[in-house]
Amino acid sequence: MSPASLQKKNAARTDSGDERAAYYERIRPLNLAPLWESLHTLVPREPQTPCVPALWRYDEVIRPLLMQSAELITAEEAVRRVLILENPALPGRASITQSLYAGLQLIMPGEVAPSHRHVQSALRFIVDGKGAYTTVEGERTTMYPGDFIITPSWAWHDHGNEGINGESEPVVWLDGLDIPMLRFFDAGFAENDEKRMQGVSRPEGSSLARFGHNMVPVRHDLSTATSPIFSYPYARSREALEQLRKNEAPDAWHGHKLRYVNPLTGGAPMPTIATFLQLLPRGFAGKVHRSTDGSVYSVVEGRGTAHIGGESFEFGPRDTFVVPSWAPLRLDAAAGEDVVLFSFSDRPVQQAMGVLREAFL
Ligand code: GTQ
Repeated sequence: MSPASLQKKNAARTDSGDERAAYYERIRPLNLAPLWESLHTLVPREPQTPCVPALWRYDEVIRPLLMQSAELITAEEAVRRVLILENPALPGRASITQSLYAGLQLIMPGEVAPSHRHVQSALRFIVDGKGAYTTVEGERTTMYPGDFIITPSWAWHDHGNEGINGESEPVVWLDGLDIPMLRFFDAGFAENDEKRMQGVSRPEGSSLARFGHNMVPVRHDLSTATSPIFSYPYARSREALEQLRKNEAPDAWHGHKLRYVNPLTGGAPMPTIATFLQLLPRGFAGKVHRSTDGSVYSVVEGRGTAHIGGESFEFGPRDTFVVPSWAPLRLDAAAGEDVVLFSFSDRPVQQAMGVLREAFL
C-alpha cells in the first residue's frame, strides 16, 4: 500500500465505543488491560498525589486522646501505644504520605514497650515530656523535647519511662517510619525479642561521643546506611540555629534550615528518610516553594501559618502537619514568635533515583 492509502486506512479506525468496550471485557479475564485508557494518569504531566494537606492539633486534640488511650490499654499489651496520623485522603492505609507513616506514641511512667526489631527504619522526635528512654542495640538514650532519635533498620529496640531524678511524667513522641515504602516493596520482616527489655551493654552517650563531634574513631572505617548516632539532642541543634540567626540573613524560602547528617557519609541519617530542623525568625514571611518529597512537620517552638496549596493552617507548639508532594508551601512566623520546625521526608530515596525536583517560586 502507498503511504497515502495507509494513512487513510489508519484514519478510518475511529472511535467505536461499543466495540472497544466489548474488547476490554474480553481481555479483562485474561488479566490484560489497555494502556491507552490510562496512560495520562500513569505518566502524569506533573505529580498527581491523592494526599491532601492536614494538621493535627496537639494540646487540644491529640494529648487528651492519647491520655484516654492509656486508660484503655497498657504499652505492654499494645506493644506500641500509638495514634497513627493518617492522611485524610488515605484512610485505613496508615500513611501520612504515600511513602511515609507517622504516629504519636505515648509511654506512661513505669511502662515498657517491649523489645522487637523490624526492617522498617524509625525516627522518634520528642514532642512532650522528658525522662523516657529508648534502648537501641544495647545503648540507652534519655529523651528530652526536641531530641531526634533513630532506630535503624533491623536494630533491637525497646522503650521505657523511668523518669529523671525520681520525677516522671507521660512522654509523647512523633514516630516517623518508612512502613508504606516497605509495604510497597514487600520487603518487611519483624521479630519479637525473647527478652522484654534489652540488657544495656554500652553507657549512654557512647555513640554521641564517638560520632557526634565531627570526629570518628580512627579504626572505624565502615560507613553504614544508617547514622551511628542514635540521638541528636535538641539543645545542640537549637544552639546551631541560634548562631545562624545571629550571624546571617535567613533564606527567603526556608529561614535558617539545617539537615541532619550521617557523619560517616554526609548523607541523610537514614537510607529512606531525611530530617531537618529550621528556625523562622519572628515575623518571617517565606516565599513559595514546592518539592516532590512530601514532608511531615512537627512544631517545636512558636506560632505561625503554613500556607499549603490553597489552604492555610495556623500552627503552634507540638502540632503536626503534612505537606503533600509538589504542593506549593509558604511558611510564616507570627509577629514576636520565633518558630522552630522539625521535618522529615523520603528525599534520600528520590535522590537515589535521581527524581527529586524542587521549585523556588
Ligand atoms: O516504636 O517500634 O509508631 O514498630 C509503629 C511501628 C512505632 C516502634 C510505630 C513500630 C514502632
